[in-house]
Amino acid sequence: MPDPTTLRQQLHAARHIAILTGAGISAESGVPTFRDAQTGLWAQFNPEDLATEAAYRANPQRVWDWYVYRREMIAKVEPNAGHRAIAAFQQRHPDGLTLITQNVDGLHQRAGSQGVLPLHGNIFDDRWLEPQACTRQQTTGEVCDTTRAQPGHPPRCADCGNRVRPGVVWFGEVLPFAVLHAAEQAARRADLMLGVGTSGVVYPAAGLARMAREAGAQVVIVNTEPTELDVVAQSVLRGPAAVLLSQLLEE
Ligand code: BJW
Repeated sequence: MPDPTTLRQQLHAARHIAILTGAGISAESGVPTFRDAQTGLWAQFNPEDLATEAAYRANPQRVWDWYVYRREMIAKVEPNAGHRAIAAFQQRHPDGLTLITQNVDGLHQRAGSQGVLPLHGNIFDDRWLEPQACTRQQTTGEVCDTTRAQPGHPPRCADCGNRVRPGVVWFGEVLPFAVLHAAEQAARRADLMLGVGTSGVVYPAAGLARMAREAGAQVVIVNTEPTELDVVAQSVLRGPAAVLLSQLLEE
């Protein structure tokens, strides 16, 4: 276990820090992770039945209702001390930190973090399954507005019949180009990268820690359990993110 005082000094001395967060940072707010053995979503549900476009096309109601259930659950929780510690650090060092998250829950933004790079989208966003099939777009160049979709499981466009889907990145889908590009730039520029509450198994997100290390950054992992990224890191801190981030990022 590295000396937390030394790590804190290194954090405060760094010119640019990139933080990559995963589901573990929201666990203490009550949002389930994906891969924790007993409590993770993938312990209960099969990702191939719910988090792919093929699953949505095969059973739109099941997939839509699963996202409605998660939206309702996330809407009831609050950011925790880990989210708040990052937001407070960013306020004190506005140009010194880029926050990259795999989380779709919006809790970093609700804690006050600015310029968050959400690699996997936002669960509360709606978008069309097939924007290119919108008949209005074909005639006027503008896609129908999802807020005017007819309620349903999933909601549908009254004009073109398009189905609404959640604005998240499913397996096999490309990440939003500009967000990923900005995250890669931050990883290459960082002199310190913190990987917090992520198992480090999902790519290209997990590759950002390797990218940072190869570009010369010090990599620090904060997690309750061993992760795939521990081998990339110079320091691994074992424990809950809310506690460790509060200690590491405090003035
Ligand atoms: C705590 C804690 C506490 C608990 N404190 N810690 C290269 C190699 C292999 C495979 C691939 C590859 N490149 C691409 C792939 C395929 C795939 C992939 O990575 N598969 C692997 C799983 C094998 N990747 C993709 O498909 C991506 N797309 C892509 O690559 O496109 C390329 C392409 C090119 C050309 C054509 C088409 C495509 C997209 C990935 C999308 C991921 N989507 C999800 C679902 C989002 C929507 C939703 O929420 O429903 O994103 S999957 C899920 O995993 C979610 C998460 O963001 C992501 C990462 O999970 P995370 O955050 O790490 O959570 P967990 O649960 O895994 O870990 C939690 C951790 O917290 C644990 O370590 C705990 O110990 C810890 N913890 N409590 C601190 N209190």
